[in-house]
Amino acid sequence: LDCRIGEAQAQSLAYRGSHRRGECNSLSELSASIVRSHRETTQYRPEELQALRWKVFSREEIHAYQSKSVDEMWQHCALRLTDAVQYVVEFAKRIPGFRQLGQNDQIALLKSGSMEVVLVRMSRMFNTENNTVFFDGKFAGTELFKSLACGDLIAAVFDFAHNLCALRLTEQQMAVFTALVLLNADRPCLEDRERVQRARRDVELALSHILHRDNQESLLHKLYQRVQVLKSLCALHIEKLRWFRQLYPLTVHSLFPPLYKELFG
Ligand code: CLR
Repeated sequence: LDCRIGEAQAQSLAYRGSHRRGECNSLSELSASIVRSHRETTQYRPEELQALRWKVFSREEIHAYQSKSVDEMWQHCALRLTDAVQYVVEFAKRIPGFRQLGQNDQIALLKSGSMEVVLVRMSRMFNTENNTVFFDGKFAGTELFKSLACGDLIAAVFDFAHNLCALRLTEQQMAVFTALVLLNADRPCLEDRERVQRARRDVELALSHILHRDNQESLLHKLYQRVQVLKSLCALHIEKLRWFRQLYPLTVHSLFPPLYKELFG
């Protein structure tokens, strides 16, 4: 029965859509393009992650991470984080509306948005049953990151991933939501805010269209709430980086990936 109700609603939507064919077509084309971009730029597909869930770090392996020095562990995590950011940059470049922006505005949006998207994507890699995230080939809990000496950031990031994971977003919903996170006209240093705002409005329409179709309109409010948390997490990340740079300026200068420094440094 549920299924038939869904079908009937889809049909009524399609019917309404045919009255405003132009708009509706371009909206679903936009969604489809964003979803394709997302699928092509995630490090792991959902079924791969599902199959890897049994892989967890052993006590010995956790101990090895915990025995690393602070700067060694930071360097290691900065590398992993930069890998993840690189996929987000590739995602951004494939979003219609993003790729049409000027180069400076693209960089400005990535500087403030790429970490936010990494953290949203982290929820795909998260296992709420044991509060672990897929990191470096296996599932890791917060204790693995002990030697970073920023337990508050790690706890907050895991908490965020847990809560977002509980919303059980589909890949399509996550794709369009992360595009929305990137296209934020309130970011600092934008040259053409109007253009970002216009691109954003289209993606906003695409997201509400998807949520309406999925019969999950209540998600919209919950997602906008998460955006506030994202902002504070990224501020904390930058704060921790400043602290680390003061302690180990040479590690950051000569051993951190250039992309990491360009975006966050
Ligand atoms: C995000 C999803 C990616 C895989 C991945 C790799 C590195 C992880 C990252 C995820 C989440 C955030 C993370 C990071 C390593 C360090 C970082 C756990 C799981 C935390 C927040 C520490 C930030 C400070 C460092 C720069 C030291 O597909």
